[in-house]
Amino acid sequence: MRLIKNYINGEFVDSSEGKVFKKYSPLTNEHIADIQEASRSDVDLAVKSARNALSGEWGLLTPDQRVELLYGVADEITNRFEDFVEAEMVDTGQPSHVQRHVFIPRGAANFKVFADVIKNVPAESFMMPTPDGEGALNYSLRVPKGVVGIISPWNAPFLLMTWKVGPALACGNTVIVKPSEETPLTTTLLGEVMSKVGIPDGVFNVVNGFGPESAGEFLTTHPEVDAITFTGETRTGTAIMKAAAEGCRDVSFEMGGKNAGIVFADAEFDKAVDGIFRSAFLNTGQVCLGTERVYVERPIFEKFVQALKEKAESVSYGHPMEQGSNYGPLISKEHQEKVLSYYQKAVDEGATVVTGGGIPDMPGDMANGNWIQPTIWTGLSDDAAVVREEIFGPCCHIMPFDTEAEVIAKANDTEYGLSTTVWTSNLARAHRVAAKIDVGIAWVNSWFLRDLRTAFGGSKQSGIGREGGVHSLEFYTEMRNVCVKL
Ligand code: NAD
Ligand code: 6OD
Repeated sequence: MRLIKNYINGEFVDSSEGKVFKKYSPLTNEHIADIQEASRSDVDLAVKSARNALSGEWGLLTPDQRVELLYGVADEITNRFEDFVEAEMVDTGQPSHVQRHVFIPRGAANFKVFADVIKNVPAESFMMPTPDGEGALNYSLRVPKGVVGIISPWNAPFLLMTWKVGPALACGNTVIVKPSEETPLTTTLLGEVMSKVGIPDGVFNVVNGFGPESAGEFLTTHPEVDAITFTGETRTGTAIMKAAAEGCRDVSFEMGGKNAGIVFADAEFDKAVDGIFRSAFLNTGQVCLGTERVYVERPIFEKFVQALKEKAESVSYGHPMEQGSNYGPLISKEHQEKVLSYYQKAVDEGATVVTGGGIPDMPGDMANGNWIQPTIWTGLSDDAAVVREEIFGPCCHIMPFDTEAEVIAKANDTEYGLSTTVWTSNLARAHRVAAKIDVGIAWVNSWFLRDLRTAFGGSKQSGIGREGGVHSLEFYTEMRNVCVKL
């Protein structure tokens, strides 16, 4: 049985209270690992180690030396690529090609890109006249925020965790990561990488556990944590923001979404179908940027619904290592029950179930896993629960529309504002619509196409702040002005 420990001050350690919780395989619900749950005093030790590291060897490094170390982290992730792929597959049950081509390479890139960002940060400076005629020089310094608490979710564990650790370390901070209780493996492996490449002790720490009354709460309420960056549900973000209010600590939040996909009749049809198929069903629908509301211009509505149905029915369920399998289970029984409850709600509210709506027949042990069918509905009104609430499963509702103004209003009729994907071959319309949808990220004729130099985040209840490229410096550094009288 795998035993997952906490990583504190450069060492893998057991829970000081001897608490252990179980990890189950999403494929079969078999018990596959035991995880040491960090106690309040373990979290306290991690925070103290991170605080001490700020004024130790780490704090004395020049930016160039930090950059070299972070390149080393990226290279070592690449050296251990297969270990990371395996760990992420075990934790999430998702197909190996997604890990190989998207999630694990992005983990390495998150260190390289932010190392490059800090190599090239300009400082601002202003000459200022003074009454004595000698003047003064103002210039800015960017200093690390300090000890950063990182709380991450289970849906793309390595990508989302390193998306925070990379810029935090590049900017000279120290971190304590609390990965999701569902997916601790790749964060643990990252501890091994940090030790191997010589990141000083205490710079990177991992505490395992749950949210309330566990490691998540112990970390976010700890007064010595200077800032908290969080990815997860909006409801959890609300609780963390209350914790961060004590001591007026800074937060950066990436949260839920109910994203709209918009397909105009002039779109390249096959590309639009493929794009919406990916955005609705990749990672079994467990992508925050995914599309759960699809609006299709009326002349192509029936044809589009039919084409998406055929693609949804062509997925190959199976073990992530199995040749040809391209569709995994949901993360947990609890999440499967939640998604199935929405499948039932859709029926109760009068939806036409175009395809799916239940659990597929799986062979052998996999019959006990968290499998679920990709599901498409039509026929509901704007106020139906499955059209309004984030489900975070492989499902979407498709509705016809007649005018550009109408579809913009429908896309914006939500408390969320994370992303949208718009499909059209009319360039003027593409720019117009992208500018009018109230989201952090608008994709045109694409989806989840990421340039890590760009601002990433959500509007409305989907987030607070932006990360990515130089925007990450806003959160991970403090800007200090130095004024020198000449
Ligand atoms: P979650 O909010 O349940 O959990 C996220 C993390 O928060 C976990 O590590 C959890 O243990 C921790 N946590 C829970 N309660 C806490 C508390 N009171 N104090 C401190 N920590 C606490 O989210 P999830 O179910 O893991 O992930 C799915 C959600 O994440 C979806 O809503 C999805 O949209 C969102 N998400 C958003 C983005 C984005 O970039 N906007 C990316 C991925 C996922
Ligand atoms: O690409 C990213 O940087 C990012 N944060 C993706 C989020 C995916 C959500 O599931």
